[in-house]
Amino acid sequence: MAYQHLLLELDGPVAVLTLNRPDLLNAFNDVLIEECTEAFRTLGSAREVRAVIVTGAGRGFSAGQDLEDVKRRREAGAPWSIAEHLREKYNPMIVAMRVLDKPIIAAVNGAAAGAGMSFALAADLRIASEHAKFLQAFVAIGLVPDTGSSWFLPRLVGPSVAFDLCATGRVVGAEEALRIGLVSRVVSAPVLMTAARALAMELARKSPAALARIKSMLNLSWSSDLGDALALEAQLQHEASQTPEYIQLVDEFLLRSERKK
Ligand code: T3D
Repeated sequence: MAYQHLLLELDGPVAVLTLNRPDLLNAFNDVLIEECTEAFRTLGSAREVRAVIVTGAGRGFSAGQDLEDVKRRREAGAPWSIAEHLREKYNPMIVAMRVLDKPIIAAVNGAAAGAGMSFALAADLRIASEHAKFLQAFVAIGLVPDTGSSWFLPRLVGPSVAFDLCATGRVVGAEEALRIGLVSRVVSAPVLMTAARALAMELARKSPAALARIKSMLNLSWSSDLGDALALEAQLQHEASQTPEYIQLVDEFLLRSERKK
């Protein structure tokens, strides 16, 4: 499918989505948000796709909401509600990412600011280049975190660091991002996409049903108590153990062990 501001590349079992407004550091306008939502939904039913990478064209990952667009709307005098904009545009995109039953890797190549940072946080894991920088840019323009940041951030880095980042809006570089758990790997810029693709291929070789269940159980773990989590583990483990893959993979493991003797 051809998009206006989003590039979609299919590379075997890996789909690469590239936010493509490089002159504006891939700031989100409505078209880009809608295209992302549509792409995540479409990839959900693409059986051949087993892992998704999101990244940014040029030197930025995403600078969040396109502020020029906001200004244009204000100057046009059209009725405008940020709440409605979030409910109708950004929120469905974040939900589409979380319900997609395939892993999403954010390959963060540069600045991830405001809703651009939220977008990276909504991925299942983040791999950053040394040029990545993260900022909760909202407070600098008198706004509060949105697009999921208030939910993802404390869960990833703890409430105290989350408050620090939201309240100061300070820039977090790649090394700090690794240290505080915002990203799980940092690589040099020239190899970012190679590393992201290798990771995506590694995930694509795993059981898709197992990965879908892992994503679903981790989604739910954030809002469940221990009792609920234990019950869900038992249920999903039962379902996983009923698949032919489980029997085959156990048999293969035992065969390999036997050969080593
Ligand atoms: O409407 C709603 O629904 C509300 C939703 C809000 C969600 C949000 O995301 S609010 C937060 C919006 N984002 C920001 O406030 C970030 C603003 N940008 C920055 O702070 C910096 O640009 C960065 C830290 C991201 C990167 O800094 P740097 O020095 O690497 O680049 P730069 O020179 O500032 O930006 C390069 C160009 O991109 C520049 O344009 P130019 O001079 O080359 O023509 C700059 O104006 C443009 N740009 C950067 N961010 C945005 C943007 N243009 C429009 N919107 C942006 N968000």
